[in-house]
Amino acid sequence: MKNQDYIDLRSDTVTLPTQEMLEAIRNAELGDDVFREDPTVNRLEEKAAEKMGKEAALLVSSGTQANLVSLMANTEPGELVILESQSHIYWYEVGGVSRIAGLLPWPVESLKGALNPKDVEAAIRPKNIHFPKPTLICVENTHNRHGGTIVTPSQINALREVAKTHDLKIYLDGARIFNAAVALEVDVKEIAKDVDNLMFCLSKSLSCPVGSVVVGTQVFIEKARKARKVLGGGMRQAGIIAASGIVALEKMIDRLKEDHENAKHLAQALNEMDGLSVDLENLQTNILLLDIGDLGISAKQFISELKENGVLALDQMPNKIRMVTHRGITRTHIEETKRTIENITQRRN
Ligand code: TLP
Repeated sequence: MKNQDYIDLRSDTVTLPTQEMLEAIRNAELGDDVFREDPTVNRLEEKAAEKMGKEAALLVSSGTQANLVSLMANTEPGELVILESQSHIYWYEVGGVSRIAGLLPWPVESLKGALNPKDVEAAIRPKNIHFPKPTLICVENTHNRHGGTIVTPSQINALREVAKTHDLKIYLDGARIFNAAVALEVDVKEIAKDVDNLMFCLSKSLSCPVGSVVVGTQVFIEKARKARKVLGGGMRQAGIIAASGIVALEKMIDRLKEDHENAKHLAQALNEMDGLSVDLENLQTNILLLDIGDLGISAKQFISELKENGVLALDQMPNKIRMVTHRGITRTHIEETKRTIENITQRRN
């Protein structure tokens, strides 16, 4: 079976570019972006800054690079960064936060991804010769490992108070910020307004083949540009990437609602099957965490049976499966997935 024949629920990163994106890539006006002469990159960066209500933006190669560049531009090596204990930066970025940015990550637990200001405050230790200087709070929205949960603008605003009191900056890993905005039915600026700077990904549910964008003040973006160069991320005719990003910002945001509805539909059906459960309250966007705890098989076994039956998913914990809806998943795929999973559970129960 070829990969495109599977119902691929592993991630929204698997989305392929639209025809319109491919056309835009073919027709993009190009230049050398290290000289800042690529008009298409410049156009995407202006558009992204305007959309987020910030001064400037920078196209980078990936979400991981966006986070690393932002950590480097927000801090000095040896400082302390407070982040959520299940955050992508802490879990999935090969330790770049300490290995490359030279920071001490200080994980703080949360209920569903939204840091409690009191817990953040408790993590900020007083000035003392022994302690590294805390300079940054990182927020993730939507929160990947918690299952695409949303951190609301008021929860971010509550952190702003703590940050102000202790002279810390707030950075948002907004890889899926548009999923949060669409689910909350708010302008994305509302989510961005209380953070100093942020990134969002073009290559996830917005369907671009590659790219993420870092957004913030002019001064911050200049630092980020330098950090990107250190990491070898200065690209040349990067307009071929930016061209699809422009289409994404113009055309791909509103449709995310469909992905959320598909995730909900699948979740409700799975939650009714014997041996399975989904925390429906937690299912706020396009990431579904399926608990197979009562089924008597491991998550690894479960996903391999799924694969044999044409469905791809990821195991997140020994008893949890992650399924992500996206533009490549239709309602028909959802119905097929329901049937496949029902057959697996019936064989087990
Ligand atoms: N997440 C990927 C995997 O790395 C787990 C996925 O499939 O969900 N921040 C957040 C919140 C992310 O979810 C991701 C990607 C990144 C950053 C990194 O983006 P990339 O993969 O472009 O480096």
